[in-house]
Amino acid sequence: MKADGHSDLRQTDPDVFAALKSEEQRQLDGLELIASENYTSAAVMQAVGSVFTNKYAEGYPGKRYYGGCGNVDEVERLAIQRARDLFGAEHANVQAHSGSAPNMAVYFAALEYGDTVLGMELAHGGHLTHGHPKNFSGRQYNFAAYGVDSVSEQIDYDAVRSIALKVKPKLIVCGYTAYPRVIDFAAFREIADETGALLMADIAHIAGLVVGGAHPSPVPFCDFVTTSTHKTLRGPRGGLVLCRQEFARAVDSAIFPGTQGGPLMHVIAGKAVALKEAGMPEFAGYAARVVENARALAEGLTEEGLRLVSGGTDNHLMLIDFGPDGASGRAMQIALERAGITANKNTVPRETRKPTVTSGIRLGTPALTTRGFGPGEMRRIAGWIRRVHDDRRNRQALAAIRAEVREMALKFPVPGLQSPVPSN
Ligand code: DSN
Repeated sequence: MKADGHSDLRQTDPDVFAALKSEEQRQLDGLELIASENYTSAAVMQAVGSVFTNKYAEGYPGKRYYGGCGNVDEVERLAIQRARDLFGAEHANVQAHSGSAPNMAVYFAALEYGDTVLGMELAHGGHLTHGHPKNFSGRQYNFAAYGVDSVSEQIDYDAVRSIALKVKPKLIVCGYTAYPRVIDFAAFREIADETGALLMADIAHIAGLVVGGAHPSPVPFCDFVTTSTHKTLRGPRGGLVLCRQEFARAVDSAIFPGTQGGPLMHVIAGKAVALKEAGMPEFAGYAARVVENARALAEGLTEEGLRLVSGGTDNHLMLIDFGPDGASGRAMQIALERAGITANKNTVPRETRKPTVTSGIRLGTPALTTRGFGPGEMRRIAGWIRRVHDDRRNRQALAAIRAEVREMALKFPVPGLQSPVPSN
């Protein structure tokens, strides 16, 4: 194999190889502003693209159903210990295949089918697994919803308390996919205690900010904390469950054999590496810069005359609301992509359009911060977004912005692409 690490793939499957090269180019010369995306380190990618993918290891370290598990046991033990240390959690399960799997496991561990759960209105920022009617969560459990206040567009904890007292949930879910403000986990704990509910925080979006000290931790307040590992945490695609010791057996059994079979040991190896990286002092600097960049982008967009839900951001993301008569999120997503800026359409509070159209765009800074972008670049990006908005039907104008975007993007390395993993 040659030093680019791709030679076997090029020969075996030129079609997949071509798509891979094209994706590398897209990631290098465009601006990634999807709030839930990031770039893993080359070390994480090396672990994920390794022979650990060949190994079956149903069960847990020291208690497997297959032979030959000594090395994967070592890797999974490292991942578990690092997760516990990093978050200060009593128990960690690192086997969840994705971001939705940890939530399924917690519901499986804590609830019976039909039990009442209180989560955030999906159009206001809840995840699909927080009760979407077509998702397993909405089909198997009785979800009630709280939303954001209609004026502040932030969570009104008194309103959450009133709803909780009324619906008496067995579990309250907090933590969101599109909420730009700090979450008061202590307030949720009080509400849970007052109403006799268990409390789960889904910190998929903010996990990296939590370990980096840029957002308060839910761990002291929650019975369960779930997260994907690939957003601000900057690991491979996958999930993680943290819980109090009293729920450890129930959670482990809900993951395996409850909802999954063999764990993805190559991904668990990648999680172990990412958790080690997130425990290094530099990671706190990264988390702080993500928030600083988000603030700069939000200020820039506001100065450009665009309206942000709740007026700004405290974390890594923001939502532009174009209003019911303004540009649709879908049209803006397409126009931004033509200009080399990747973002996603998103519902906004008081949404009037379908979820496939929407009136909003969600933007986040974790990926560009990993590449080394700073507040100066964020302000320039805000200007481009305004120009894309104004010229969204003008292909020539979008192509001109695309050229400017490419020029800036290529000045910033993408981990793993500028210095490919050497083969040996
Ligand atoms: N769809 C995911 C996101 O982008 O936030 C949910 O985790």
